[in-house]
Amino acid sequence: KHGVLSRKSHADMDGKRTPRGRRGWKKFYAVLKGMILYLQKDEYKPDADLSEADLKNAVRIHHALATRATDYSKRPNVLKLKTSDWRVFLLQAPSEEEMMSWIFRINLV
Ligand code: I3P
Repeated sequence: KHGVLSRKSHADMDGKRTPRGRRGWKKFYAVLKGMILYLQKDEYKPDADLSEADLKNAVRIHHALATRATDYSKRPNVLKLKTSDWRVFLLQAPSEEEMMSWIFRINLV
């Protein structure tokens, strides 16, 4: 699965709130492949062409949990992604349908 997603980092690997200065929204081209959600700067690329930044932004979603972000109302179609290493991301999809599809696909892994 792939498509445009905006990301906001809410909590870091230490379980603590992501500090100010790193809490902004950023738009990516997301590609879910195997157990990894790639958040790429640009549209589709073969694995070999991923930049260092793309690889750094990739999220392992094994044992991750995606839910609708019911406690976040500033933007529509936002899901909350909790990873097995305690990070929390908010991800905004372009539509309700896309958001539900991402939640379903992430939780299937
Ligand atoms: C953050 C940025 C986010 C905002 C966040 C700010 O600043 O303005 O858009 O979240 O508020 O801290 P920075 O880019 O300097 O990290 P919202 O868009 O959700 O308001 P927050 O600290 O209340 O999450």
